[in-house]
Amino acid sequence: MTAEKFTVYSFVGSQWAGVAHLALAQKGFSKDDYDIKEINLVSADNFDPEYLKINPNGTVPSLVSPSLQAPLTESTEILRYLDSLRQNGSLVPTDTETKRKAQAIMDLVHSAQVGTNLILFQARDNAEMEAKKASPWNEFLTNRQKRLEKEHAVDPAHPFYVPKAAENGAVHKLYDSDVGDEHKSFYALTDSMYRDFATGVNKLETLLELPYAASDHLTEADFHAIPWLAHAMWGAGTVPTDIQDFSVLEALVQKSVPEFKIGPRLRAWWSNVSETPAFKQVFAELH
Ligand SMILES: N[C@@H](CCC(=O)N[C@@H](CS)C(=O)NCC(=O)O)C(=O)O
Repeated sequence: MTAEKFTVYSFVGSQWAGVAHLALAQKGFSKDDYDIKEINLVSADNFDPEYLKINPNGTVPSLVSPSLQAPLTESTEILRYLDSLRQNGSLVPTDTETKRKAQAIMDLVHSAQVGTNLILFQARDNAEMEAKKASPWNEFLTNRQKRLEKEHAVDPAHPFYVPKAAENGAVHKLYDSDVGDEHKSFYALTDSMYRDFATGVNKLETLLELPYAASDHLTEADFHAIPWLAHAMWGAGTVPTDIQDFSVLEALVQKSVPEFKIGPRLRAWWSNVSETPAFKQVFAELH
């Protein structure tokens, strides 16, 4: 038992909250050890000024504990904190070489190059754009924009809302206007982002050790790479229970990079991690 109950701020569909959930499962925490507070990203509750006091980035996950002086607001530090609470097989490598390999994988899956927002929000042509406009992502972006504008009106001096509204608004305005010429540069950008994404996935193929991401045992690198790939597959439209089906993600990327394939090392790694109890507990369905 940990002495003091902690709180994890999470959202059911969030990929990076998945890191915290995998760590909670792997390290054997029980529901008595912590509370989960859902921050509904669909209603943009992550932009509530009260939540921004906990996490000034307005993201999940966050972790708050009476034992900590300040909230933890990055999935990397949350996993490491949870790992430190239980001496039952550390997920954080100590030898230099494994540490380096794990860090390289974590840096890659967290990088913009393979960011999954590309898959969720972007489009390469009119057909993809119309499909996105008819999808729940339209409502998601609209809710965010309305909430950002509302909170800005309540507290115009708050530094969070203006840049965030500009960032969200840049994509939202394409959902909010007729599909036409102004979308063309967005399509070209999206196509080049898919080519970068393919390069990033190919790089991951070369970084993976087997049987697990950075070693012969599970490390933090596995628990960051799993939610990233699960979210990419889900976002591409894979049936959530078809855990081993890469074909939908491959087809999406192949539109920009015809030769793209999920490589044999990534497939072998995924097959290995998907057999672990933590994976089965958290990713019975892709999300
Ligand atoms: N670097 C952060 C990223 C967290 C993050 O971007 N979380 C997403 C959900 S997976 C989020 O909260 N997005 C809300 C937003 O950006 O408005 C981490 O690893 O914890």
